[in-house]
Amino acid sequence: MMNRPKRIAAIHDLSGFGRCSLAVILPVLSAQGLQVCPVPTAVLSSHTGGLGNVVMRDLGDYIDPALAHYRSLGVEFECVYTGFLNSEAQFASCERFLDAYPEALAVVDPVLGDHGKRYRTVTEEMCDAMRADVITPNRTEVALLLGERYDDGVLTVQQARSLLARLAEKGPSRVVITGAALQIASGLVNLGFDRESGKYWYTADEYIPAGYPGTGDLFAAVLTGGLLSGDSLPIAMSRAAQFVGLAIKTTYSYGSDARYGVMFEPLLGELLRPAAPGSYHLL
Ligand code: PXL
Repeated sequence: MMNRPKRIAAIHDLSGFGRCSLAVILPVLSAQGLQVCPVPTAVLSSHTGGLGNVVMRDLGDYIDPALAHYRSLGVEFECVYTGFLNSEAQFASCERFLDAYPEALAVVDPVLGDHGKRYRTVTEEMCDAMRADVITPNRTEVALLLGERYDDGVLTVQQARSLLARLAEKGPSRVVITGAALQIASGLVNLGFDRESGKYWYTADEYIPAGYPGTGDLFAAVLTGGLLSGDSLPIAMSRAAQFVGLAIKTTYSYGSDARYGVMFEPLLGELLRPAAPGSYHLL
């Protein structure tokens, strides 16, 4: 047994306002009893989802020397978790980070776009080449990763399985697609596939008519924390879906400005409870 919490290098941006990326990843994983070492790819005054003139400072040349420092200290990481990358160079730096910790669980949240639109600098080819054990794309990112036209239509079970299996063929052994619509379920679902067991799952959430930034980051963070704590994939998915669903419902009930993100802070204690095992389904 390790005499310290498991450690995660989280390579993501730090957006000051609007509750996304490191601003949600850090509190969530800490609440789950894990140690996060933030490696910011950029510092922004807010996320880029409709809050006006965002101030941004790129940290393109930060990742490599930070890695060199950690190596010189002999710091070990049990997980390397990558998210919003600002340039091709940062992508290459992430590859070097992953190479430096070959035993670490590689969680790649391919922050490429949303609502059918690509965000900006990073291309799907870059994500393709990265070592990944777990990926967590939304439907826009699935389309970009598979080189297909974006389609947010309702999926049949066959279509859902096909998307998951084709993404797993690109390398990751566990694939979770977030925010999809499935013919056999109401509301929004998250779809999961574990190549080792060959099993497919989904979790379903009630549909809430609002879109909040950062919920993908929140989901990926809780999922990662669950997996590192020994959860099976469907249990980690259930835990993440429950938490994000609760945060969305809480926020919606207050009618808050959606651009400000979800009110997860009062709910962090929920992460200490076991995930309800009944909340996943076989796909
Ligand atoms: O939550 C995804 C995300 C991450 N980082 C930045 C963003 C967004 C979404 O808008 O703007 C900077």
